[in-house]
Amino acid sequence: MNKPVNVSITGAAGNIAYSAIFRIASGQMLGNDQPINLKLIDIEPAMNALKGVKFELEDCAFPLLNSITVTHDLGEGFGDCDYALLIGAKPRSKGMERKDLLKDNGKIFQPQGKALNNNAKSSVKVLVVGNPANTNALIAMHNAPNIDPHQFTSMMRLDHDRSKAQVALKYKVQINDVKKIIVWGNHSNTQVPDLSKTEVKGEEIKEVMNTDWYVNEFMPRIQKRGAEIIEARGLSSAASAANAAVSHMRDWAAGSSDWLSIGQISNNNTFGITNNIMFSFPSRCSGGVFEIVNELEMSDSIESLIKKTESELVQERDSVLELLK
Ligand code: NAX
Repeated sequence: MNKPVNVSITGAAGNIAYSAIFRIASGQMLGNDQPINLKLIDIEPAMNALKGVKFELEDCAFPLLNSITVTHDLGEGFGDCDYALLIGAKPRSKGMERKDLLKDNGKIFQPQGKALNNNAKSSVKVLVVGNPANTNALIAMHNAPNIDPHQFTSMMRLDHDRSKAQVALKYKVQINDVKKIIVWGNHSNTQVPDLSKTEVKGEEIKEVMNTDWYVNEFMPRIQKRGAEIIEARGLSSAASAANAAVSHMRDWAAGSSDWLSIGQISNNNTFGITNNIMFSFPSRCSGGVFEIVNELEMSDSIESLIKKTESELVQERDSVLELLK
């Protein structure tokens, strides 16, 4: 057995966390030989609900779960943190503008960045799920100058897995037959799911990019899948988002033979995307480190779509400049 690692989760009394926490505690994120200290963070009014989550965790008698901390104190919650899943965020209320949501949530991610900087291990791996995830991750990263910017990521894995599943359905193949999915840009409806490099059973399917299915079915379905789920379920996606968060961290820690879509700092990319935004690039992951798949050529049609998602992220960043200190 390894020494226990510290996994901190914000928004721990919320819906996504409720699906993620039990899977993490059972070993599905870090493996069956990795004991875990869970540090569950939420705001003060949620402490009672969080105590209930702690009781349920105890009742599962997970062999890998070494300790459980329930707290609203960020210093305690991020103490010696190895893995941080920043899920908690304020939902968009009726009539609220996107820029107001950005400002309100930015005010959550600024203190969390500072607390990670001051309390977490310098090797901490951070995943931001709370929306607007890319720009929240940028804010947290800027407020943690002692942590390598590449250790901050934003979650695009749900969009990536949604794309993979739709391709598997279309081609009537198994999920593992589909490789090299890319989702570029922002976790919003400007994101660019790109199948120009995708392989099904080892064969490229780039010709699908010119079809009605890609333009009028696949692309809008992926971009608006969140809304489709709310419409059907009356609630936003939680279990699939939790699954994506667990998969993102698992593959970051243990590596993956397939490409992944990871929201990451754009500095020094070879695609001409502006610096200093959290942008999703195709990535390879091994040995606890990811790197952009830089050697790709973009088609003109994809490039113009990527410009739109890039420009949205620049606008988001510029609306929260005062939080990027
Ligand atoms: P819930 O509203 O169920 O839970 C949010 C939790 O965060 C609540 O318990 C709340 O008390 C807590 N919280 C609020 N402020 C906090 C703070 N300052 N510190 C710690 N905790 C705080 O939302 P849920 O369905 O769990 O969704 C969480 C976030 O994930 C939302 O922002 C949502 O938009 C976002 N999503 C992101 C996705 C992605 O792919 N990046 C997909 C799924 C999801 O939409």
